[in-house]
Amino acid sequence: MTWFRSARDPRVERLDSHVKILVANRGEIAVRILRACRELGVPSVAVYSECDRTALHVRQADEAVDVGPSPAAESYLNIGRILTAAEQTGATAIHPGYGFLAENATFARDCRQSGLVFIGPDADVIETMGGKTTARHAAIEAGVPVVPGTEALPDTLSGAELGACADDVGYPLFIKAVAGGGGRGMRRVASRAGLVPGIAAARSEAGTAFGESAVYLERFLENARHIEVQVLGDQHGTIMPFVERECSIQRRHQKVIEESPSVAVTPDVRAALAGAAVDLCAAVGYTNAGTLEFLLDSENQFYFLEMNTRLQVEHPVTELVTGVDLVQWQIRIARGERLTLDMERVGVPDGHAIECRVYAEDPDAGFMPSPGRISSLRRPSGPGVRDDSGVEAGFEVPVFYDSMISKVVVWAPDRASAIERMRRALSEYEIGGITTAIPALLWVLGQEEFADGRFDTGFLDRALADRAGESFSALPAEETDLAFIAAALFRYFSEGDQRGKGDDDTGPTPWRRAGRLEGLRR
Ligand code: MV4
Repeated sequence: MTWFRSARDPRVERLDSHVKILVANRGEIAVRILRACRELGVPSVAVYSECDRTALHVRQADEAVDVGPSPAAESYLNIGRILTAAEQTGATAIHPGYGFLAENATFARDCRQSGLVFIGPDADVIETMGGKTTARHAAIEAGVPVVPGTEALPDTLSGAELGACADDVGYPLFIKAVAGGGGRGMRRVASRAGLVPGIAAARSEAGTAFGESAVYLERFLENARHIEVQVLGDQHGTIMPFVERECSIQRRHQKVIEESPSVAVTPDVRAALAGAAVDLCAAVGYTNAGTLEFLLDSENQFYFLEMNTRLQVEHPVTELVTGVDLVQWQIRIARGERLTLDMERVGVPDGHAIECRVYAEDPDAGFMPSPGRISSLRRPSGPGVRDDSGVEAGFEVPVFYDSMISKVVVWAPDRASAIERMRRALSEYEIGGITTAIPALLWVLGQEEFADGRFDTGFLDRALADRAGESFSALPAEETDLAFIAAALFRYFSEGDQRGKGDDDTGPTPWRRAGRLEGLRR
């Protein structure tokens, strides 16, 4: 049996029975990866910062190591401390999850140099595909269409020269940071007047966020959809593209709702997207899990935007429509196994899946993070519902990290029933002690355009602007709950001596009454 490749000589595969995976992450994704380790019978190591000492992921691992103070730079982002934790526990491989060090080529290289397998693509491939202009180059060379745009803009260009570059690209245009991803350092410019100040602002923002201030220009495609293609590549040259994910529902470049398949993607477009994904991945020698982002316009033309060289937050929707465990496959690929999935299974959706990200944010305060202690928690369950959560009652949601605490993912045979199922699941969620954006998710799910699948990347920002700050906290669903509680209280206190003597066919049974009272007492 092949096992993890020897890190000291990447070309040699050796038998190694001492496989142990360190999960260099926290929250729901650490929990997700640790579950995969458990199912594969692979021992695991968790790492935690000071504020995560009692976190769920810590107790899900076989061992756990303190990697430092709460600020990420001193713990989850500290390469030296993570590598020391691996050495101390005898870990042989590192799964980076998403965020933190997941797309850091230096980290991937350092793992390799320390004799550890990095569960992801090679450092060189992370470097090529992690830079947006280098990734665009690779796409052009592989014959994959990209949005019209420029190279990185030299900072020696005059205003007039920048204006000429912009005229070639055409307005409206997007100023994008070469480094980073996820929408930071991006700026839409409608006309020549906004160009030079926009470039200055984008450079400064990118410099602060990524330590690299280079920017370039792209034509801004309006009324397009954000469609992405998951791939897995093994170390024997096989690349498998999966059915697309639709990720157009974003707020300030933060994804909110994702689904698979996309209502806009026909079988022909799906096949073309898959072909483009394979061509580009093959050209750069891509291995392990990755995702290619595309824009799809209303004429069914698609354009490659960028690649994420890691597992993504929204990977569960793909898992639910294909029945493939992507995290298990990441581990199996890293230990040299061949992909044995069939194209029919991964390329054609079975039913429909939707994911809603549950953020600890206050939608009535401009979606400000709302950290704090979770006093009580009732999680959704039942048919077709998966809740990938990183928290539990009693846990203090830290101020130091991303505010996403859970992902509710549903599967149903068709999109309409998946939406209904999601509304049911979200209304089961009860999170006490902190504020979450669940009311805003329920509002989006109730929009006619969403139900009809008539939306593009501009939908959520437009719909939020149309609400003009109207409160989310007085939604009908919640009013119904309040009315129910009031009615139950009224009934209980007004029945007096009549309790138990009434007609039990119409009133609550003693069991139900007892249950309700028990609930009210909490
Ligand atoms: C674009 C685009 C339109 N034209 N690029 C946003 C996240 C990043 N990974 C890519 N993104 C976009 N790139 C060009 N040339 C539209 C988006 C986009 C978007 C833009 C504004 C508001 C919401 C959006 C949601 C998804 C994608």
